[in-house]
Amino acid sequence: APPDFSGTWNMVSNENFDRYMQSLGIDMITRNLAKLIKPQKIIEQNGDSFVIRTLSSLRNYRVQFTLGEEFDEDTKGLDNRKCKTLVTLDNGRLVCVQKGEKKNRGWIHWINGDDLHLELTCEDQVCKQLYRRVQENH
Ligand code: VLZ
Repeated sequence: APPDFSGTWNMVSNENFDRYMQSLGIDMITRNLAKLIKPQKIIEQNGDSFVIRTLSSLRNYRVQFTLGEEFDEDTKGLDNRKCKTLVTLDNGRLVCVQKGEKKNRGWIHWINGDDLHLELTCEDQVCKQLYRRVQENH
């Protein structure tokens, strides 16, 4: 069975984020602020449908998609570009390709226990982020 990505996840580490943001053309002031924050991911998964929210004091970003269905993504508040975006599941990994102005752009999520991994790619830069599951109170 594929993993369930649903839940609340807090960032614990973030490698090469500055160079990833640089490859997206994010200005230095924004990059220096963004480096200081540890965002939270809130993921809602219902079958093939997903909502991923990236929350922080600096910016909030929300993306909604169905696996296998290409959609128009507007990265408003991030680098403000339009992409043709497709997300699929590949061996338990959520694989996103963001076709647009930037070459080789996308991201991959996967779960290992209570760890949520995220690799963000743009051009020749790969940013590796780790998030940890926030325990629900029953
Ligand atoms: O997450 O693609 O979970 O959308 C940050 C650059 C890019 C701009 C973050 C910094 C991309 C501005 C997050 C301040 C935050 C992302 C996907 C996978 C879902």
